[in-house]
This record gives sequence, structure tokens and C-alpha cells, in this order.
Amino acid sequence: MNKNNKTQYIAITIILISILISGYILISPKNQAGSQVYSQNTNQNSSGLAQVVNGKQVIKMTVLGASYSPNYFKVKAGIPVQWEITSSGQSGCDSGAIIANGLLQGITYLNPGAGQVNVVEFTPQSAGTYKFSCTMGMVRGTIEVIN
Ligand SMILES: [Cu+2]
Repeated sequence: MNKNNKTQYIAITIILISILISGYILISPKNQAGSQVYSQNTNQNSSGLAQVVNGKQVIKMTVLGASYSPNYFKVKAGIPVQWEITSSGQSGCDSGAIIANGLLQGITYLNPGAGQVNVVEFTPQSAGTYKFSCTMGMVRGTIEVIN
């Protein structure tokens, strides 16, 4: 291997390692586990269920650049849910739209402006664990529906 080839080889290796490290930081399981721990619904009773206000189960969530906070909710089937989705203003693929198959029809578009509260309503029909996410499925959360 001559000197030029060697330099090129080292440069490519460094670039590949940098890509791997930044990829790991972005999607490391540690980050996701961490957000799971402190992403509790603050608007819940002692059993973890969303509080009912005026006949609606109110869940409140903030959309951050690459996560939802909180990202786990527990609600009861058959009672309307008022999902208040506040935009943080941080740009991310989760800021413009959300999908929640089985709960919401198709794509729900969000106003991504900082502090904007997007109110989404649905009535969960049957018990189950429902996932919600950005349209690409990268940023994720869970709504657990119980009977
Ligand atoms: Cu995405």
C-alpha cells in the first residue's frame, strides 16, 4: 500500500467510525429507555389512567425534536379521549404529523409552531396496546387501552 492509498484508507475509516458513533448517539437504546423512565403521564391517577375532565380522558403530550414526552398513556375503552399535543418548536420529523393506527384515521397533521396545542379527539373502541409515531415510524409512543 503506497502512502496516498494509506492516507485515503485512514480518512475513510475515520469517516465511517464518525457516522457509526453519531448514528448510535441518535438512536441508542439507552436514550429510548431513559425517556421511557421519565416520560410518565403527569395527568394520571394513581392507577396510571388518564384523568377524566368533563367526560373526556385528557392526555397531554409534548412533541420534542426526536421524542414524545411523555410517550406512554393508559386510557379506558369506550370513553372519549382528548389528546392535547403541544409543539415544542423543535424541528424533527415528528413535529409535523402523527399516526396512531387503530385510534386515529390516517395521518393527523400538527401545527409545529412553538407552544401550539393541537387537540385531537378519539374514542378507543377496544382494549389493546396501540402504537403512535411520526409518519416514518421512527419516533414512537404507546397508548394502552384497557377495559
Ligand atoms: Cu420520523
